[in-house]
Amino acid sequence: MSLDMKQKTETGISDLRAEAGREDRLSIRSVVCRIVMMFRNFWLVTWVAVAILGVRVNFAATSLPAFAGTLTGEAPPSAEPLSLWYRQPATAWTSALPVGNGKQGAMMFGGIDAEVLCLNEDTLWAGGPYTPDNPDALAALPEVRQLLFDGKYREAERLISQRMMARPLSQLPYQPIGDILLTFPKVTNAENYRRELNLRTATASVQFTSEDVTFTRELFASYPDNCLILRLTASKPGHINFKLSMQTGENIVDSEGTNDTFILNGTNRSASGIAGALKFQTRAKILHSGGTLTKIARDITQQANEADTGNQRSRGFGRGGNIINQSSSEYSLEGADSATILIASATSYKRYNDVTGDPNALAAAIIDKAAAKGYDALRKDQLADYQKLFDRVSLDLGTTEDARFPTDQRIRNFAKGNDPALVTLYFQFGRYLLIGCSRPGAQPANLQGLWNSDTSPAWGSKYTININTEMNYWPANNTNLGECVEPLMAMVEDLDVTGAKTARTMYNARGWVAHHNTDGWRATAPIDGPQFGMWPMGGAWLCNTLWDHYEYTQDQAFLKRLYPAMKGAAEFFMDTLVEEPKHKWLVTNPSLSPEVPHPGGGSVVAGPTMDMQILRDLFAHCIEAGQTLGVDEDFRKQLAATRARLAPNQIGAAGQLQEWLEDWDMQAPDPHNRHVSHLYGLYPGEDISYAADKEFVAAVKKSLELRGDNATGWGLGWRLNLWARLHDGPHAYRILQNLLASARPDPASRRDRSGVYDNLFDSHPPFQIDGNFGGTAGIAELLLQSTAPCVGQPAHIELLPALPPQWPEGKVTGILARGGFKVGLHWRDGKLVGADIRNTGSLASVDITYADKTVHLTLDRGVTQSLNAQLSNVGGTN
Ligand code: FUC
Repeated sequence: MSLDMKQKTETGISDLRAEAGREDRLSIRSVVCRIVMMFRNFWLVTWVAVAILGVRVNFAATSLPAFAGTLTGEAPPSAEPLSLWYRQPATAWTSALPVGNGKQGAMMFGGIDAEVLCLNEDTLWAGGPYTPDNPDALAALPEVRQLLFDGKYREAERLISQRMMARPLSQLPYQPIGDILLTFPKVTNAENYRRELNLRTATASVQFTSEDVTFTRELFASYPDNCLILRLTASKPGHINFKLSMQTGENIVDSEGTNDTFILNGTNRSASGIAGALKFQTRAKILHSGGTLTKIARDITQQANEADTGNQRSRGFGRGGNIINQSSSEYSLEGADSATILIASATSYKRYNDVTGDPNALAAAIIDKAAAKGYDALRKDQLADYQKLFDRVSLDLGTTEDARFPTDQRIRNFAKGNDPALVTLYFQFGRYLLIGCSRPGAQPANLQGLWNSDTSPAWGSKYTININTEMNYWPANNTNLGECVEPLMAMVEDLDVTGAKTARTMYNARGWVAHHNTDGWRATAPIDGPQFGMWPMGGAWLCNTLWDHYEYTQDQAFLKRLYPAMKGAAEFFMDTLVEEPKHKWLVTNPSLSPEVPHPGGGSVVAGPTMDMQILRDLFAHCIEAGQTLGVDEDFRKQLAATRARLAPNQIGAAGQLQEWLEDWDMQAPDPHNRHVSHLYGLYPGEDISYAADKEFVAAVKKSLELRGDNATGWGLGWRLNLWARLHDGPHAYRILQNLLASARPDPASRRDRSGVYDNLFDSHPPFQIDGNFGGTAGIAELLLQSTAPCVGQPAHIELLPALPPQWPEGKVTGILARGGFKVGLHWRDGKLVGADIRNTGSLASVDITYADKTVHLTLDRGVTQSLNAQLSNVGGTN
């Protein structure tokens, strides 16, 4: 869309943004509303809207008008190879650059005469504490089960819809805090413009020269000091001039501030009939050397914002469909030499059931402490904290000429060129994002990690736990970011409580259950519609994801913390598994193979393959944990007996791994569905072993081929890991090419594609962060695979199991293997040159495989053993 900068008034960025949104959406909004009225089903509406109109849902939310002046010169490539960089400002949110400290996040556009920082604080969700469990469900359960065993799928789905779904039917969306807006004096020409995200320093920056003055703007997020720090400098004194204000889609209570500190107090929105219960505050303290800072009261009519963002009553997608409130104060800095703006947001959210926090006190404490500390100390601590995590892993897949180009161009060239360094950048960007959105004390990474600018984001930017949240944590262990798992553990501890209520109320069962989604309020009942929500496995899968962390670290304290949640998850199934009539297997009922319709009608069934695989893993983990911790002997026996009666994996007539109890796969209405749930057993699960279960592995391969290579972003992320587990480097590389394809709209359909946006964010479409994390995990999985030790068996590490031919030479250090090992690898001409294996855990014993050879190593804790290409010892160090 073309927007004329001449329209722009000094504070008019928001008008233009709203305008931009309206232009794209007016025609679709009425259609969307009609569908809403017809189906009253948010999930379906979202899916249809995203599938058909994907590009507009996200794109329209936040944009910055293109620079109206001229861009001249050609900035040199960034000196740091681990940088995303561009020669023009971002105009769309999906080109802007993210920074985050786990809790506070910002997207920086890097404009020339205006800057927009879209802010997030991870506890700002719509609504407030609520309990969605449906007490009618229990009475309906026996009939639903019988209908499913009788093959009356439509009737079962109808009854579930009437009696078993959550109230409200949707969970509540994650909210953006709002935007800090900076406007600068008008510039007609910018020379040598470069915008960059340096992954080594976790800093987003902009630099350009105008009328012989070089301007630099740098933004980073500090975890130790819990704030965002924006620094503005110029090559000549007295040239820092800006006006600062804010806008938000939430409700503004006041925005008066003090002499040098912008303060906005607000409240969150209601959604799905749940009243907003949160207060929040954003503070921006402007420190400057030289110049004059003035506070200006603005004559702004604030618009009441009682629009219910939630689902059935959604007024359109994206902020453009909603009201944007402007702050009533603006700060003007004139003639300064430099400025540092300290930004922090806080909310009254203390826990999913406690909203009594004091955002004013919290934000004030953060900003006062940061101001007293000063820029240099803030920077030093941020770098030390970040680099401690980020620098643990290095990857070198080689560099070619393509690496000289700006990132947006490299993305577009990737499929036809040879740019292994873009894969390295993408891999490290995934690690950067995880550090940026999941740190101890913060909320876990949601569908957009931490970064969301929409008040009605796609799928509520929630925690979808039938794949997406789990995928977010796949790279946490193998790429050596174990600390980032902590928020997921904390969330599961909450779900253990809220899910216990759901288990009691809806199933009269012990333990706890979470269905396919949760939100900031830790809701656990089935939502959206039976065909998506009636899946009781979300909590169990999360437990298996956390178990993986234990397998990598062998951390006994973590195991003790995790065990009660695992046990509770298993207890739920001990009480709810039922015997299916044909084989007398024990199965889940009702359930589904996530979101995939079957030929019997709808998707709800009894005993889909994935459920059985998740449960075999969960029960095995509980048995092993109970043994290790020396507890619950009787329960372990019961688990073992039940586990033996679960429906087994089955191979269908086409040689595929059956997705359901029946051999339906070849008649299924959506054979190329993005979900590959029944393949969970091979990855990320442990139910099917590549080494030991050759027949099932072949069946997985067949199923994967039948599903095809095209999918949404996360669907590609999953396929990448599966092809890696299948030891097929060339096929995995083809998937990686799809994952790294440009998401820019297809010219014919004008829809975004799956792949990556210009800022390397994964495109479902729209933006969803899971694909980034699946991709990062998958790249590591191509180079190293491992299995944990289990009774009588040592841990096992396989070196270069699926090396793509496109990376003949390379080196990786610091990646982790299950059992507590850190690994470095070096290869040339596609063959191993050497490996370093370090024992970082308590285990001493490991089998190492490369190609056809396996050796056994015994290593003391803290010892590194170096191996050559023949896996012979060539030295060790303490
Ligand atoms: C699941 C997927 C969709 C989307 C949504 C957030 O339900 O089926 O593709 O990723 O989660």
